[in-house]
Amino acid sequence: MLAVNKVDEAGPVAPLDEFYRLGLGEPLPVSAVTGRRSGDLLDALIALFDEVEAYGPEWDEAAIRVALVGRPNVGKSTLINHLAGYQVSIVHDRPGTTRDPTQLRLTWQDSHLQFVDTAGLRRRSKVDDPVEFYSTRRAANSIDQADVAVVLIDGAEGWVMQDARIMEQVIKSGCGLVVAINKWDLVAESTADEYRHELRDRYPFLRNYPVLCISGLTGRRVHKCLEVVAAVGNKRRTRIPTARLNKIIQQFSGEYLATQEGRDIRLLYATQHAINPPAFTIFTNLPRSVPGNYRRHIENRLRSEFDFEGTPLRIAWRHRKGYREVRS
Ligand SMILES: Nc1nc2c(ncn2[C@@H]2O[C@H](COP(=O)(O)OP(=O)(O)O)[C@@H](O)[C@H]2O)c(=O)[nH]1
Ligand SMILES: [Mg+2]
Repeated sequence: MLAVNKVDEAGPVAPLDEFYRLGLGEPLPVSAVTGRRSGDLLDALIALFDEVEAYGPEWDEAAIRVALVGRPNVGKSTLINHLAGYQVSIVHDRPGTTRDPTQLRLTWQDSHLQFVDTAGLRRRSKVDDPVEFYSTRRAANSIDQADVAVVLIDGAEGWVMQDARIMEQVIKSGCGLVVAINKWDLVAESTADEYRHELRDRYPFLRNYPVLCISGLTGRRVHKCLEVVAAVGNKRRTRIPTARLNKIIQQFSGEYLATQEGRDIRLLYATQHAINPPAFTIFTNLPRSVPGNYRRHIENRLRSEFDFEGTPLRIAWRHRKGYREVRS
């Protein structure tokens, strides 16, 4: 974008011919001092962002959308190439080769999966190069739009803080998460369990998410990875019948629960108000007073009861008046 500054005077804008001649597109006259036309500048800027967004993947509505994410060089392109059985994206051992998401559709058993190979996610401080910034933005965008993200970690190199941030970003976005420790062909086979335990110890939030040791190069456990991804994607779209849900809630309502001040907290009933990610509303007389550990307890119960491994759950607590007890 070309902004021509110091166009301060009110009234018609002076001829901008010489700025057109620069060949940088339409010159936008502004005044930084008076703020004149800064709104127009902002509009033009926003319009540009839309264009960037439009480069994102075209998703197939019927398919489970799977984003392959991870730091540069962890093996995203190699994995998608393995899945495709032929070269669909540039593989290179220099970081930052992949600029655009590359797509692949495949059918695994009865599930349609659509993979998108995203550009690597980097730390903010490293994204001052505009091309890098936009591809990072697109990677973040792919996560927001995906049903499941496979976060690849370089198993030969070991994990770093950045891997944890990516995993947290995935969970925060509501996307399903499958962690793939890649390049396992370079690691002693027998240490897989140990590695998984260590990773889960270090990042307790991974407790509810599958961790697999794979090799995109040799194909080790790649089928298993597909199976898990499809399972997570399908499970996220399940709707739990309200009656089944309330059976669980009723079991909880038998437990005694009170606020710090000793007021009774009653769980009344629950509904699932959305899928993908599964989202529930639980009605109670005192939504703000339900203790954090009790909330987690309920989330865990829903997870185990309905087999929600691999997906974040959303639980909203809403107010409803309790049934008044009749005193005699
Ligand atoms: N040994 C081994 N090398 C791998 C594996 N996956 C990728 N690589 C290598 O790691 C480098 C980066 O891979 P690439 O797929 O381009 O990573 P990306 O940046 O995440 O797309 C390349 O040299 C690959 O050959 C793997 O499973 N095992
Ligand atoms: Mg790549």
